[in-house]
Amino acid sequence: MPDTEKVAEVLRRQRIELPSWAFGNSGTRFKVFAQQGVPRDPYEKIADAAQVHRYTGVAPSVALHIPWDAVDDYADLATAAKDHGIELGTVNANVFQDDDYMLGSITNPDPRVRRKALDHLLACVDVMDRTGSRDLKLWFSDGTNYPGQDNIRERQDRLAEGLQATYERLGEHQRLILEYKLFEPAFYTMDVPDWGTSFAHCLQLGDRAKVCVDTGHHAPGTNIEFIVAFLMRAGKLGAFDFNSRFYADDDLMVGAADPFQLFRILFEVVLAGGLDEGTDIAFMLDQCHNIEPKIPGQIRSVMNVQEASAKALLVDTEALAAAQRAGDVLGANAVLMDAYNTDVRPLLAELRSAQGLDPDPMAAYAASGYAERIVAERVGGQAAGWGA
Ligand code: PSV
Ligand code: MN
Repeated sequence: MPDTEKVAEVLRRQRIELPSWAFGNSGTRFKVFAQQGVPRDPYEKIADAAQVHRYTGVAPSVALHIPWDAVDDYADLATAAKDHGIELGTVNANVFQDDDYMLGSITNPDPRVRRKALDHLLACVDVMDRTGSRDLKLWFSDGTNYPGQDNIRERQDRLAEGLQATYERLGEHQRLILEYKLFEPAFYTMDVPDWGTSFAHCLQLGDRAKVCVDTGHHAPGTNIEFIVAFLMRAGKLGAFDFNSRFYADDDLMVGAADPFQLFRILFEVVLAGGLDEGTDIAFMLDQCHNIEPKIPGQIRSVMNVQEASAKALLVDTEALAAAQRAGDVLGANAVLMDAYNTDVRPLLAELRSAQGLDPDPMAAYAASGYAERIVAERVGGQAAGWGA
């Protein structure tokens, strides 16, 4: 049986990064619903993210998205984060919200647009230098909608060229994390549609280029834990963008739609040492809370990752390996299911209490009065949201 003290130790040092954009307004292409008390600038987003850390104790950093989170003074933003007890984390580049990018960013057939996109990526590294961020996360909306629209192979050449120029600009402790997505906004071809494409580009770039697995970016039925196992074996899994999906890139709270899948993914992470001390995998949330309140939505998501991790850590790997060696199919499956079916909530509640946290983060946040305060205080100004 796994040693519960060891399990607790891993859970105590687990770190989950929050997306700044989860605190702003978001929606679908049909409607962005405005919520009250939403942050009006990156400083207020940081204040909200700090609340999530305050009640969970495991979310001490927030990822930025540039230019959504552009500020004049990044050192000052980093100081503000520190004052709130958190840090600035991954920098996400945004080369998908400008009219110039209609036919692509770094894969655009027009060299002027490619240059503009590359300049933005390089400017994001400048931001990282100031915030002390390790990771530059790149997701490209680039692709085509119609057969014949552009040359698929040449777009790969342009992609490789833009990535190379960005990679060369990185400092020696910085990394390039390349995210893939099956479809949307392009529907015929995406230039980085899957983990294989990302992996191939990262291999070519070098050691500090790694793949980001966004759990919502696959075809229905894709075995994501296989991808995780494969990439970890190759030392190429750089980050997760955790969220849940029923149909497409739904960006729902992680662990909400399919908690069993999240457990299976985290079990592969655990097996490959991805939760060990000094792990270099960035565990991030990438979600949008369109209809639920945002701060508790993030708290719930963090708790879902913790619960799935606890279950994954509880798998009796020795019994599992023995059953696997013996060809005991049902026995092996039972070992996994035993861990999955364990109620880990008491264990996590105990852990929080021992750290001086409230055992129930959702209730503690609700009782804090913070939600009411930001509704009362954040009057006027422009609420943050997609594109703002
Ligand atoms: C694209 O769908 C994506 O997953 C990328 O990570 C973007 O940076 C993020 O969503 C924007 O919400
Ligand atoms: Mn993502």
